[in-house]
Amino acid sequence: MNQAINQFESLSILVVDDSLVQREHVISVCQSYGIKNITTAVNGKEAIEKLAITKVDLAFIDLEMPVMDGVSLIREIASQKLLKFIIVLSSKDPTLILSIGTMAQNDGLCVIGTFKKPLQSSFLHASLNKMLNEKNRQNKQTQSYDLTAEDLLVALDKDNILIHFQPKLKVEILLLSGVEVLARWPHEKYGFVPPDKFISIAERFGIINKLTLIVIEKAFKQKQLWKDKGAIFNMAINLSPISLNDKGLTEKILLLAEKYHIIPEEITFEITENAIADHVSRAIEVLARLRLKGFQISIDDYGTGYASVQQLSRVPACELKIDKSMVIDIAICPQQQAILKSTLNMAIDLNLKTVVEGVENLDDFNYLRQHGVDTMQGFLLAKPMEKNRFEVWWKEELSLLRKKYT
Ligand code: G
Ligand code: G
Ligand code: MN
Repeated sequence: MNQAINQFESLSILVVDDSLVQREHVISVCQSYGIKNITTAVNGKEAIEKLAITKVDLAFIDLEMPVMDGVSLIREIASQKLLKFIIVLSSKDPTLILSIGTMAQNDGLCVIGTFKKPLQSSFLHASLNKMLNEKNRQNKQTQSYDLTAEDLLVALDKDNILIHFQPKLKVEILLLSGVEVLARWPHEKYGFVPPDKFISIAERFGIINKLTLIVIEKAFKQKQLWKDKGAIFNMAINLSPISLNDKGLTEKILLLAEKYHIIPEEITFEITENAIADHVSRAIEVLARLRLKGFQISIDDYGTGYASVQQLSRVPACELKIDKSMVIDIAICPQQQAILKSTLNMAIDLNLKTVVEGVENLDDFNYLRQHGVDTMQGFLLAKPMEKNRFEVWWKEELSLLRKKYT
C-alpha cells in the first residue's frame, strides 16, 4: 500500500458535489491514499471556473447539482478538453450512472469509475491504479518512432522480426489450451517497437502480406519443433484485415502447412471484428476456405468494433475473443459486467467458444471464472515470451500458477 500511496501523492483532484457531507467523504477517502492536492466545487459552473485556473488530474462528478448539473459539466469538460480522467458518483439508479459514463467515454473522456454513493475505498484504489496504468500507456504511445517502410523491409530480409508466444489457458484447471503468436521487432535504437506501430506501416505500404507469411512460417516451424518433442497445443496467429484481399492467401498457408506437417485443426487464425464488419463477403470467402481446410477461426478484439450479431452469425468462426477493454477491471465495473454477460450468451447462441484477453488482476480473474468464460489470456497468467522463456514457464511456472489460483 505504501508504494501505491506514494504514486498517488502527486495527483491533484477536484471534487464536484453540492453536498458538504459527500464532498468531505470523498476528500477523506482520497486523503487515506496520500492525496493532498484537493479542490472542491459545489456545482458545474464553479467546477469550470476552478478548472480554468487549476491543473487537475481527476474529477469526481456528482450528477444532480443546482445551477449546472453533472451531465452538462461532463459535456463541457469534453468539449473544452479541460480534463481527461473523471469518476462519476451519484445516489441515482446505477443504470443511469452507467449510461452517463458511456456518454462521457464517447465524448473522449477517460471514465475510470462510475459508482453509487458513498464512494468505497477499495473502488477508489482500483480506479486510481487504472488511471496510472492508462497514463503510462498513453506516455508510451506518444513515443515517436522514426521508421520507414524501407526499415521494415530490411528488418524482414535480415530476419529481425521475431515471434513471441502468449499462453491461453483453460479456465477451470488452467490447462494450456494454446499460445498466441505475436510479432516483435527488436530495434537497435528503440528497443522493442510495438506491433501496433510496425503492423500499421506494413499495412500502409503493401508489406503486410509478406510480414504475415513470414510470421506464419516461423510459427509453423516452431510448432513442428514442439510437436517433435511431444508438445501439442493450439497456435493462434493474427491475420490483418488487409490479408483478406490476398486471393492466394489460403494456398500459400496450405503450402506452408504441408511443408511443416501442420495439422490445420491445431492452428487458429485471429481476425478482428472490424475486418469482418467492413468486408463481410470477402471475410467469409477467405475464412470459409481456411475453415474448410480445418483451420480454426477466432473473432479478435470483440467489443471494440461494430459487427452486428447477424454478421457474426455468418462468419465461420469457432471462437470469440473478447477485447481487453471489456475485461480489465471487470470486477469493479458493472457496465462491463453487463456487456460480458450478454456477450457470453450470444457466444453460446452462436456456438462460439469464448476467450478473454487482458486478465491482469485476481479480482477480474475470479469474476471471469465464475461467469462461464472458457479460456483466458493475460498478464496475470503469463506475458508474451520468447520461445525459451515460454518453455521454462510451461515446465516450471504453470504448475505454480495452478496451485496459486485453483
Ligand atoms: O503484444 P501486442 O502488443 O503484442 O500486440 C499488439 C497488436 O498487434 C495486437 O492487436 C496484435 O493483434 C497485433 N499483432 C501482433 N502480431 C501480429 C501479427 O503477426 N500480425 C498481425 N496482423 N497483427 C499482429
Ligand atoms: O491481437 P490482440 O489484440 O488480441 O493481441 C493481444 C494483445 O493484448 C497483445 O498486445 C498482448 O501483448 C496484449 N495483452 C495480453 N494480455 C494482456 C493483459 O493482461 N493486459 C494488457 N494490457 N494487454 C495484454
Ligand atoms: Mn490477437
